[in-house]
Parts: sequence; structure tokens; C-alpha cells
Amino acid sequence: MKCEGTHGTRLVQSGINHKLRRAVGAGCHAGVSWARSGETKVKIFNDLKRYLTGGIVTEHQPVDFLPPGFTVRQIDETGVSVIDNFCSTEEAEYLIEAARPLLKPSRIVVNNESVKDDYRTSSTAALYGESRKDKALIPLLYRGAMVLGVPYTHVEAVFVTHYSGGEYYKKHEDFFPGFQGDRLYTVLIYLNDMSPEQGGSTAFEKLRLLVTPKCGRAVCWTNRNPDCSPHPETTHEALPVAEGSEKWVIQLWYRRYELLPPATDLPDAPEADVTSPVAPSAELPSGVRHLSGGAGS
Ligand SMILES: O=C(O)CCC(=O)C(=O)O
Repeated sequence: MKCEGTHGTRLVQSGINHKLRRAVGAGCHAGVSWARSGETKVKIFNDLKRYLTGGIVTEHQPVDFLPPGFTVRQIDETGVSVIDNFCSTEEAEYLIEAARPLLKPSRIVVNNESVKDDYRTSSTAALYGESRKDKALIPLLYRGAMVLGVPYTHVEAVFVTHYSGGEYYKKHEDFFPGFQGDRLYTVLIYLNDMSPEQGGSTAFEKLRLLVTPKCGRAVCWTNRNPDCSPHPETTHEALPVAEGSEKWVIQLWYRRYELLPPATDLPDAPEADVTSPVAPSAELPSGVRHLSGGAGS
């Protein structure tokens, strides 16, 4: 069954790792410069602002604001990166409450048709698309775009997904086979903390990686090579949530081309002078581990 998208470890590396190495390791990418360690000043240059906003420059850009502790980590050779504090607790809480009244049964794509199926048993709320644009999401779209090096306007409609006890999303990939322009990157953002006992982790079976949800944590990976061939190793699943627990996530999918026009009514953001460690680390973030047995172990 094909749900949302697939293809490989080494290939994955050549994608996001390459970009992140440029962005983080080399310390310079698309007008962003980052120092490598210690008290790191994150400096966003005006040309990046123009690039990300499609030419619209206002006094305060959402891209100016990175939550304290925003930390990019490549997870060894998996090609997956984990960004802690991708969003703040306040942003997460706001987005949960904005989504709650809009939740509908989640759907999957089977044979190019969007259907309700027990392959995915969560609920989903659309917060950003043609008809609804929640401005609170824009800073998150910018942050993903900044890390990945694509304009934020390439993002698909944005959904918040809620899992109650027992709910899950079985193994799938995020690319659509045979469609060459589709999802280059996935940024999956957790909006609440969960302990390993509460289930709900994201398991990458082929990469032997398990990520436990943590409020504000984002997991990023590339679904496609530069030549558009897909990455089958990105197969992932949302493991069932334990009874009495819940899980909230946001998925950002960035495509090869623009989908949404640039926003003209941008939210205010805190000042740009953010001190934040942005560095690769030898240690895995807490709650991220390599799998030894099956995906559910
Ligand atoms: O909730 C998760 O951990 C994964 C969600 C997912 O894979 C998706 O929505 O495509």
C-alpha cells in the first residue's frame, strides 16, 4: 500500500546531510552564518530575508526568531536530522488549541485517491492552505525553509495531527512514486512530550532509528535525491499511542515548486538577536536511539 510517499541510507545522506553540512557544519548557507560552538550567535542576513519572503521585507520577519535552544543534530549516518526547540512550547500550545476544534479523521492516498483507511487512524486539522492561513504557522514554515534551503512557499497545505490512545499510522513513505515534482523534504514536528511508555514514537525501520516525541522537536529528512529518485530507506511509522495518552504533530512537506503565494500579512516576531547552539553533536538527543530489534522494540 502506498500512503504518502519512498527510497536509501546513503542516498538520504547525500540529500539532507549534504544540505545540513553546508548549513551547519560549514557555517554558511544562503546568507545564514552560524558559528559552530559555545555561545553561538545566529545571524540572519537581509538577503536571506528577501529570499525567503519572495522580496517582501518588513520591519520584523518571523525568520528573525529562533526559539532558544534551537539545535540541529544529524543522527549519525541515517540522513535524518533532529532539531530540538524547532518551535517553542507557546507555539505548540497555540497550534494544538487552534487545531482541536477542526479535527477530522486522517486520510491517506491510495491509487491517487484520498481515502479514510485503518492504515492511519489519527485525526487531522488543516491550519494552513488555500482557504485557511493561520499566521502562527509562518515562523515554523520559515524555519524549515531556512534549514532545508528551499523557499517556504514550496510547502504543502499544513496539517496538525492528533493521535488518541490506540491510534497509529503504519509504515509508509512521504513521496508519491512516479511523480517527479513532489515532496523533497519532510519536517515532522512534535507538539507534546511523551515518555517511551506512552508509545507514539516515530520508527524508521530501515534506518534502525526510533524518535520519541518531545514538545518542539522536529525530525527532518529528504525524500528525494537531487535527480528526483526517491529514498526507500525513509519508510517510517507512527507507533500506537498508549491508552490514556495522546500525541500531537505537524507535518511540513516541502516540494520542488511553489505551491502557496508568499504571505503578505506577516506576524510580529521577537527581536533577531538570538543566542542558540546550532551544532552537530556526538551524542544522540534524549529519546532518540538506534534500534536493535524490531521497530516496536
Ligand atoms: O506521527 C508520526 O510520528 C509520523 C507521522 C507521519 O508519518 C505522517 O503524517 O506522514
